[in-house]
Amino acid sequence: MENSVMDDSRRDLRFDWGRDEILEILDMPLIDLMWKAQNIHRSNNIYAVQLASLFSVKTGGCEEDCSYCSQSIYSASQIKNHPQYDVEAVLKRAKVAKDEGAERFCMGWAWREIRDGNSFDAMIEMVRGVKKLNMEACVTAGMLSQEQAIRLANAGLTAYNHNLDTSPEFYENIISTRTYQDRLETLERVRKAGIDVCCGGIIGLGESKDDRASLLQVLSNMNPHPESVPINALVSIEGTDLESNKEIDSIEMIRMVSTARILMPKSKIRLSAGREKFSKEAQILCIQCGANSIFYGDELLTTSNPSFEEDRQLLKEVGVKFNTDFGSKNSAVFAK
Ligand code: SAM
Ligand code: DTB
Ligand code: SF4
Repeated sequence: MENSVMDDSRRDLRFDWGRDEILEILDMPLIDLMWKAQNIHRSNNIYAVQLASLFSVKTGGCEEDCSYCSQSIYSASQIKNHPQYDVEAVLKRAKVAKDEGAERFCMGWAWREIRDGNSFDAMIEMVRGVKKLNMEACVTAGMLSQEQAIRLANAGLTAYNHNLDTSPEFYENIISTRTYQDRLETLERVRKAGIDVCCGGIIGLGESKDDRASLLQVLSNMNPHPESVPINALVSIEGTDLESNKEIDSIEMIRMVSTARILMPKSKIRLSAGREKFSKEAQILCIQCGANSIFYGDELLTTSNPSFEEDRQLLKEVGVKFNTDFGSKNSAVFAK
């Protein structure tokens, strides 16, 4: 894009971050890293946290072999599979989430890829319904074709979540049934259709610091940056290959969030899975260093999350704004 027509707010963004400089940031003395991230956050965003509720529209029976996931047919996890909920039931849940203060409603399907037909038609209706509630709508349902992305865009989908999970180098230790390239191609289709990209990863899979830097390099070299970047801490679920992985130290999460904020100053950095294991103080530090969205509601997909009540209490204590006024992207109001 030529400078003369470049949106002012994008002028300072960089898309050429190198591996070594990212590693250097990830490894900074914590106190300096947090200061740098906080400064960048303050000069690019207001202190507001977006509340995104998650609902599992179709649970279990997925053909992929993601080794962290309880919903894979390859896992021995004792979860309750559930066929796709109908449109009405999903919209009821969205309304409850809205009444609790959520601004975004994220719908998840345990699919390897979206197939055309009744289920996809229903997904389109769900997106329309969520938008009618004046909420942002997000879908995560595996790979999708260009035509499907365009249909979702026409239905008003705000964002599509498709994570890279880890570095290109470590990826094949975690998933063998689809490639990193497959994921990148889905993300390109989402971008091309004009839908916001929600793309992040997981820490605690057994990856090295280099892998974390490498994942952050792929994300921060996307132009534009993903509009939202979920950072998940592995929830080690019984029956999955990663059930015995060591719990991630919250300091690692703070480092990851801070570095993501420095590299992608304007993206929404979402504190995602694993938040239940972090103390209030650790979560507060993440927010201070740039996390500006959380999954909000008692359940994620197959695991639990802090309650609506606990989270509202936490955010009030921190004094950040939440419950965005939908009139403008940047106008948040203090919760009453
Ligand atoms: N099936 C779709 C897909 O994988 O694209 C959508 C749902 S999938 C559960 C969405 C994301 O949740 C995964 O890509 C992964 O990053 C995250 N996730 C799944 N299980 C997790 C776990 N046990 N701990 C942390 N993150 C997890
Ligand atoms: C994302 O990055 N994390 C969410 C959402 N996108 C779909 C999913 C977390 C799942 C945690 C494990 C579970 O509940 O099964
Ligand atoms: Fe399937 Fe998604 Fe779970 Fe992978 S993460 S097994 S694609 S539901």
